[in-house]
Amino acid sequence: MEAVKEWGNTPLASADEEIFDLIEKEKARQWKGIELIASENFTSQAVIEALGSPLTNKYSEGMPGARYYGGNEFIDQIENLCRARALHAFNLDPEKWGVNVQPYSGSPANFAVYTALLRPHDRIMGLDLPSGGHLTHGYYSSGGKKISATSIYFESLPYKVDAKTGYIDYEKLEEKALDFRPRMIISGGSAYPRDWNYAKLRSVADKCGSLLMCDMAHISGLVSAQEAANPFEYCDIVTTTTHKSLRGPRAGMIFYRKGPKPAKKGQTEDASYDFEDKINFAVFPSLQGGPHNHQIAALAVALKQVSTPGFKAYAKQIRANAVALGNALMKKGYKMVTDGTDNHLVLWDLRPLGLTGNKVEKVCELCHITLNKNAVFGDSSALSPGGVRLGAPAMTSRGLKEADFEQIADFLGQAVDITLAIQKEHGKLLKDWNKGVQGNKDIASLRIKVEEFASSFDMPGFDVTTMKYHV
Ligand code: DSN
Repeated sequence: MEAVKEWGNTPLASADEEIFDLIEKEKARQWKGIELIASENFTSQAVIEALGSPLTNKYSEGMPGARYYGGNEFIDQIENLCRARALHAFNLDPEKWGVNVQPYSGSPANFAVYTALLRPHDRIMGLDLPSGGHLTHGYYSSGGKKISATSIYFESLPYKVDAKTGYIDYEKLEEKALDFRPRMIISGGSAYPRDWNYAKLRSVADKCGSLLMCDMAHISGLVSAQEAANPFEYCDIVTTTTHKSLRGPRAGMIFYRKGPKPAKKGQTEDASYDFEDKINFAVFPSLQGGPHNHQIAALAVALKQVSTPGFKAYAKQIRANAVALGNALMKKGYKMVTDGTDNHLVLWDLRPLGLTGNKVEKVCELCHITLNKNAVFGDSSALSPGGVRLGAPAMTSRGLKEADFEQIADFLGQAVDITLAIQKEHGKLLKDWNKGVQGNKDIASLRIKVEEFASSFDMPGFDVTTMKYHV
């Protein structure tokens, strides 16, 4: 009993040295590296404080005011504040839109929407994964293997980007949709560098009698700051994660239309949207248990930050930085899918260089530049994709501007040169190529330059002067 009592108030550093140590190492990794994963960000200290709070102790299944557990006086206030701030952050009228802030993250949020509004085997159409879409939008492999639960439980026919331009082919999408008659059309992607034509998608959805959903996870920060087209104008449902360009904690949200439906031409329509109860019921009890209250409080903190002029400037800078990065790489002769970007990411097609994304990802990681290999439309193998995805949100949170992203393009060019040189000397076969990576002096010297550069910028979220490790 004494031991348990002591354990209750012992700080992490002494309660669990192993985990403390690994967290400290991860902090040093984040601080000293260049973070280019398009879906990642550095959240604020205030968000981290709320995440690490005793709110994690509380069960609160149900909705504010109607819980299955007692003791939710303050939890109710927190969730209500979070919901109000979420609507405000996206400039939504609470009479016309509602929001559920309980999804644990983006994939559960999407599955809750499907559970709420579709029947098993209903038809759905989302952007294909190799075209830059997300797994949860109905992905199955080219061999027909059903990868995502969305393709296991629903009938999915993805739409694609045009092979030449890299842009979504909306005409083909319409033709396919008119044949397939999906119950739901899903917009949004994970590696699509261009903005979305929601008006066109709405018109296709109306012709097919489909619901229109947008998963704005990657771009929600840009949407909030009006730096991207507004999906709320045309969609019935909008989902998002909250830790990408929005800069909050890891969590998810579902926005749904409510109130009377707009009258259709030539007829008086008195029907109302019926999404609210269905979505709330799908999140709990159909799919989830107790909401993660520490996440919801942290999200409320982030949403307060999102509604400030500083955040608008931040979102603008993300786009300017992504454009600067893409332009600098193209100036060096590299190929970006769609020849640039409208948003926070660029998709680098490495195939003209005779390289795969895995090799460039590996060399960059050893140089302390973090990015991810990514499929580029037309790749023959999903295991060895032909591109890498680069995003600006995280390093923009550290205060980098356009000229800094040009410097990053320079580092990336050097990393690609190293990858090519290894390939020339050791061959393309991965096991031979890997031999050239071990102890490579060019990698070691680029890593020193990258770390010097990265550690000269601010680090939101934690104090670098008190870190255990600086290397
Ligand atoms: N895993 C995220 C991404 O990297 O795009 C999407 O959920």
